[in-house]
Amino acid sequence: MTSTNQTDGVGPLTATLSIEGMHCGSCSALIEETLAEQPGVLEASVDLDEARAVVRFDAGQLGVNDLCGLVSSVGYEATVLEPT
Ligand SMILES: [Cu+2]
Repeated sequence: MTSTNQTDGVGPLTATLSIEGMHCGSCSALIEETLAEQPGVLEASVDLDEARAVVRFDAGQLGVNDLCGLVSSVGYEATVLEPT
């Protein structure tokens, strides 16, 4: 897989989100599933202890705000720590 260096903002990017409201493994699993099912999301990994999600996504299909929106649609609050 080739990685473009933020050329036109299109290509696979990685964002780190801080997530509030998770209290157990099913919370993190739900968020992980919700993100992973979204078209354009290549990989989602949620860390319960760190209260973070690391998401690889196709910037041509969605943006970090969409990722936060998905997390809040299932009842948690997400803040972008590192948009890349
Ligand atoms: Cu829970």
